[in-house]
Amino acid sequence: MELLEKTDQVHEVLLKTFEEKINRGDAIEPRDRMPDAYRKHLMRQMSQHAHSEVIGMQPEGNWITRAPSLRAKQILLAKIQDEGGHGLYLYSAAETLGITRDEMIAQLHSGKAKYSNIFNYPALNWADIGAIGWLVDGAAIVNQVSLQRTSYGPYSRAMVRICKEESFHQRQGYEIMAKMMAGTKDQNDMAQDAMDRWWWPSLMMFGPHDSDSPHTSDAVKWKIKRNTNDELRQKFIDKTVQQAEVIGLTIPDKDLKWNEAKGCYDHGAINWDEFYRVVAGQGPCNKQRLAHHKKVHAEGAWVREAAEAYRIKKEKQLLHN
Ligand code: FAQ
Repeated sequence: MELLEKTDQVHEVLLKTFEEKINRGDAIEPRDRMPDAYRKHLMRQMSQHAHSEVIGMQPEGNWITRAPSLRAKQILLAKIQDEGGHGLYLYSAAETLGITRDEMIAQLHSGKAKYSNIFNYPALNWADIGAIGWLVDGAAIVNQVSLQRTSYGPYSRAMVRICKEESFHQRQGYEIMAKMMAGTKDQNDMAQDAMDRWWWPSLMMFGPHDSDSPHTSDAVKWKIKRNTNDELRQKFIDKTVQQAEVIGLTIPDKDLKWNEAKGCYDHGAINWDEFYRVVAGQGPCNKQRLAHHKKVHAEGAWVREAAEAYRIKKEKQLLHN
């Protein structure tokens, strides 16, 4: 009994020290003590974030061979390569929490770990590549700029670098849309059609409304999230509406209206049934995305084995020198 009380007291002191650190705005580093729930939240969020970056390469990768010019192809290749790199920083940062890359991949393959809803939609034509860069990367940046100040050191440092690259991605997407809007009637229609299909799923990327988000309250308390889902979604809407207007695109929301009193746009209802369906595996491309990841992961086994053999050889050489 006495031992149990002592354990509780130690636990309370550790939690208090952790929360004081968070409240001072200090970063939490891998060797610092942290509550289990904080560690688990980060493992879930960071691994999902990493999986999103990697799965997100698929819809765009589909268009590399069909880019309309060499310039467009080079830019798209560089962008997709960046997304793979982002996945790698994030997997490495998540590993500092005590989970291995293999465990994270196994969770993705079993369906235990999620990835962003948005990558379960198809990229049907070149305008979709514009919409992904402009809207999807645009939404990702709004979230990630905020995450640069997240409380976990390795995550926040990864975000600083990722944000620099994402802003280039967003501009390449906007450039594609602007060019199509300055083109023929058919090109204008293609751009508007892509906008119509990607707008609502992009708004869903920020997650459910705050009132329906089970993880937000702890995440805000621990400064993992520096803004709530709704705050970030609003920021994205406010900046994107103006960008759409400049190039002549219409936001597919008849309820979108400037609210003078609040100083931001009011928007229509989001179809949360669609969101939960897609996240649960019933989106248009879920099966295809996961099957492709499993296939290339299995095909890449020899690369991982060769890298591991090289590492062991180098370690042995170091021991003998
Ligand atoms: N998709 O209580 P919350 C990119 C789930 S990177 C799927 O609000 P939380 C770059 C959530 O997991 C895009 N599931 O949860 C790129 C939870 O379920 P669980 C990825 C979602 O974690 C561009 C449940 O709903 N970015 O695009 C989504 O506090 C182009 C309740 O939700 C990040 O991951 C969703 N959208 O907040 C790459 C940013 N939203 O796990 C290639 C980091 C929510 O309990 C091409 N992540 N859920 O079963 C975050 O900021 C947060 O995790 C949120 C969700 C905001 C996504």
